[in-house]
Amino acid sequence: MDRLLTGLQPSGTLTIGNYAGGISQIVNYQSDYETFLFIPDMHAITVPQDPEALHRNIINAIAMYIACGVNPDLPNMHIYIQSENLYHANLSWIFECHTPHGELTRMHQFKAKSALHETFTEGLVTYPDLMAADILLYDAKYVPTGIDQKQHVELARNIAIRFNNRYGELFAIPEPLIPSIGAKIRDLQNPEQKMSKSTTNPKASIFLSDPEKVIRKKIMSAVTDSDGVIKFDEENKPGVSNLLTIYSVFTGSSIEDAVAKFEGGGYGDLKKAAADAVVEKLMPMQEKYNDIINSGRINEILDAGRDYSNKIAAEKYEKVRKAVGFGRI
Ligand code: AQP
Repeated sequence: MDRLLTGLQPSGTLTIGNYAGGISQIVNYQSDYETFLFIPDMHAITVPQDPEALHRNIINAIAMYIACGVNPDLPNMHIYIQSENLYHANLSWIFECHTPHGELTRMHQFKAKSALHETFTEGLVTYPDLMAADILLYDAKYVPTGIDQKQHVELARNIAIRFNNRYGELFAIPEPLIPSIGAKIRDLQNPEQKMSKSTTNPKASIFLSDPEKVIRKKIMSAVTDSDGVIKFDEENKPGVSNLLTIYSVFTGSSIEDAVAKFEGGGYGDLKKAAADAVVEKLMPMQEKYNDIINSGRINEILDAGRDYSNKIAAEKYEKVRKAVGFGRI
């Protein structure tokens, strides 16, 4: 079975963007691939985190994956916490020593996140090396992701190719898997930007744990435009296109069908239908989420994932260690 790998940072509460770009893809592909689904807590601390909140977000994220349809009982599903596998940090260091600084500071996400803070840590710069280690340790063939992380997967590819050329065949070359609809769910208040879990605007993101009333209110107050025409044009009509995308992701319809359904109508009807679609999907997930949190199963799932991921990562790290000349022969 080919391998698929992805992780969602526990840097806050997961959003419908994380669902569209990450979780829904894992659910779709989980029967076809050996799946490595990890919680990148080490990535989360590239910006300041409250330790208590970080612990909570890790457990909540796992419960939410399962509530969204990830099946932890599949023998080919491995769910684990990044910091419980020390090989990620070890391999990342080796990659950091092989990646030119300029290649890292050119990354879109580094530029966007560093601009938000007066100072930033070196971890924010080297984040893509750690992400390359996350992927390459497992010879993952596919990395499901939204559009925002595509550049990081491309860097992981470049690192793998460079290492293979310099040290002999060590790594499989990964490919990003970008969904055709929902690769970039936009911020509801500033649709030029993507929706993020760490937003400071309380109306910008829909969280997977939002109550029904809140979801409806956020979507009904989403920023659109003043020309009153419903069409899909992400450049000139990002707010309306975002509502069409959200409707499509949560109903499973194509963008063309969504446009055909709403064109000629008002924005209010589109917003109401998008809110109905999100509510219909999220309410049962939230019920399941509460059952999982109360089930006491999460530790058992994480222990199994930790042990398996360490076994696979140890084999790869040993090969890399020898290739770069570390330790004794
Ligand atoms: N708005 C989005 N639309 C589609 N996909 C998205 N993803 C994130 N935002 C959107 C995808 O979700 C997966 C997990 O992302 P992440 O949590 O590891 O990091 P991120 O991309 O930085 O996500 P956030 O929500 O914006 O987190 P913060 O606010 O902490 O930076 C990835 O596949 C990502 O593409």
